[in-house]
Amino acid sequence: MASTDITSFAEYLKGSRRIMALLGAGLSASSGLPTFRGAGGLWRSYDATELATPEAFEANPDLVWQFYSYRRHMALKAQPNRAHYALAELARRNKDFVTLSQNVDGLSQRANHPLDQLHLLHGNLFTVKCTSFYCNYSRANDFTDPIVPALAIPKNFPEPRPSSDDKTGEEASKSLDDAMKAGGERELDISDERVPLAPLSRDVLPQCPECKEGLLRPGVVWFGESLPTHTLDLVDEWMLEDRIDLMLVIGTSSRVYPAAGYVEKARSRGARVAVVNMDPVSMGSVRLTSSDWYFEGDAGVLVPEILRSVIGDI
Ligand code: BJW
Repeated sequence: MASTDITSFAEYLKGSRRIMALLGAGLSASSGLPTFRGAGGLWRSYDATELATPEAFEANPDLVWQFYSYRRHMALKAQPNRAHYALAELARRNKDFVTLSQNVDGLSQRANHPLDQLHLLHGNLFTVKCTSFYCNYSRANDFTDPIVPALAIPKNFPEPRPSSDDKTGEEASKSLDDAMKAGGERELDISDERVPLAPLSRDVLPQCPECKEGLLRPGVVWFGESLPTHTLDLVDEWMLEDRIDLMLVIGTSSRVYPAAGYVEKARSRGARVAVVNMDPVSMGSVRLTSSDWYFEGDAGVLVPEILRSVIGDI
């Protein structure tokens, strides 16, 4: 049975040098962004993970782009929360702390997390790349919103609602219903099924400026695609350098591989594991032992608290 004692964790943290963190969507839930497998994980009637495939893009590039345009917009409107800042501060204070983030929302970067200590396993919403087999075009840090006029999100759009008791980010999607009940002052947005989605022709979707033939796509890693090799190599190198003291597993269901596999890899290099999650049954493959810790609750609240002994108040 894992410990829930913050004091013993704080003591161990103070003596830890090589620390790794695996981050998931739950980290950004209290910034108001929906998780994948929580209540906010439906976009219109689609399971978000079903849209995150090359096959979905191939079949319906307009639908998938509308989903990602919405996600880009939401991520730009959201603000990093205290957990993002706390992790960035730990990274500044400890150069032997590396973070593997599955998140594509850019919030860790906006909290000034040192970039050389932040490894993006699943890419970034704000990178776009060409889908043509023959073209290597890619563009990073494209924060244009909308990315093309046809993908504009209507005005008066409900913004992410930060909340420390927002368990899964579902508040963001619920806000539409609330607005409607309160008199419908806000416009519906394209995440609501009551808004008809007009099919968009291929020529109004983002086009590759280089080969002028391929469509651009979001620079994220979809199911069945390989994770960025260079990133995986850097992580492997770091892991093999020495033993690891501590593995932090924050706001992830630990169901998606190879990301989830890093927890056991770190353990096999000596790490004790500390999990922060809203939901004890949503920890996928992670099996905790009596040497580990489990902190149940909102990452936005708990992460700054459990790191305080090293980073001070955030
Ligand atoms: C809170 C909270 C709060 C909520 N505070 N906590 C081994 C075994 C089985 C299958 C495989 C395997 N190896 C590979 C596979 C296949 C597949 C896979 O893993 N499938 C499983 C689902 C079964 N993996 C892949 O396909 C990967 N590619 C690959 O393996 O390629 C091999 C290859 C090699 C060479 C050539 C070609 C191929 C790619 C995986 C890509 C995943 N992509 C996505 C979409 C990214 C783009 C986008 O954002 O749209 O990544 S899917 C989605 O899941 C996204 C996430 O990063 C990822 C993980 O989700 P996450 O972050 O854990 O979110 P949730 O919603 O699941 O969980 C949130 C958690 O937070 C919950 O626990 C809540 O309780 C908690 N929470 N509020 C604290 N306030």
